[in-house]
Amino acid sequence: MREKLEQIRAKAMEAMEGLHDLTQLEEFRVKTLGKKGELTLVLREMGSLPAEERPVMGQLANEIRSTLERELSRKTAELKEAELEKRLESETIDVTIPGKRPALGGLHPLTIVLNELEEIFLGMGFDVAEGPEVEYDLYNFEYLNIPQNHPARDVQDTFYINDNILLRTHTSPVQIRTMLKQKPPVKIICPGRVYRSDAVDATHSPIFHQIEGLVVDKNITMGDLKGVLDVFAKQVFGSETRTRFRPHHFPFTEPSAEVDVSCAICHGEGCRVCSHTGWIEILGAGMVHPKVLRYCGIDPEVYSGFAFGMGLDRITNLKYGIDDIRLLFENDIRFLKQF
Ligand code: 2NM
Repeated sequence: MREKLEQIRAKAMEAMEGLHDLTQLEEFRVKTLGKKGELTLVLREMGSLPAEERPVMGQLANEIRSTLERELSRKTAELKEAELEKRLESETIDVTIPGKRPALGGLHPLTIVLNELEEIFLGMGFDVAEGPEVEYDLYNFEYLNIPQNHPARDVQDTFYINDNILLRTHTSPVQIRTMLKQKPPVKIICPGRVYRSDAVDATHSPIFHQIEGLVVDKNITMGDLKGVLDVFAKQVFGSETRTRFRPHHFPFTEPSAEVDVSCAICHGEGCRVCSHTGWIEILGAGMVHPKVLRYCGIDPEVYSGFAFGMGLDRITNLKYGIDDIRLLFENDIRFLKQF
């Protein structure tokens, strides 16, 4: 029996060395020291020993049990400590690791171009004025000398809210509002969203964007208009750019002109972008009609002014080579990401 007991001790001590986690350790405890463990099984055989050997074997068995239990608890503590160490190490926060960069949004191409155009006009001394998108018919048409029977007032083309109120079809009513409340000198640009009941295609959207400009003071001439638009065109499309005025008609200006810039793609040679003309139409402009000034309480015998208007969407598409205005309104992230 002594031999058996010593064998159990030796085997157990050796086996314990190879145990590396707490579950294994517990399994080992049950197998060796448990109720049906090896040590217990050997002790059951005590009955068959001569009486004088029993106390000796009992003592040896107890000694082995306590040795093994001590070893087991030392080993348990050791493994617990190691597991804690490991956990602490894996959970440690390294504050020196660079942070994850959050995905930032970007500016819409219209906003990029709007900011650029605003900077150009601010640089020439203009203020930026804004106004409501839901307007009075009075400011959108009447004060602009657009008479009741004018095609621009067709219910087919304008979103009317009621007889007197509509979605503005240009930002000119902001200029009317400014002239009504501020006496000259006036020098503003009015950017904003405008609405026309158009069928949607590559060049038309019922919602689009305009920038209009207005200068009113004593002795303002067509020369001032040409100078401002020339500087503007050179800054937007490059210093080689030239402008060209063609006679036109608007109810709110007299005289009126359509303004072309020389094509920045082919420098006048003719290409697809300028329909082989060398010129691209980007603006309407003119001297503010005396009737418009008078409606706004400004004496046209004392003051004169020029005004111009352009489509922000079209200029944005020209600058970036975008061929369909709808892309500006669909908010497809694959499109927007490119700017
Ligand atoms: C254009 C073309 C020409 C214009 C005129 C006025 C106002 F209020 F002063 F009469 N605002 N905007 C104007 C003139 C707009 O857009 C193509």
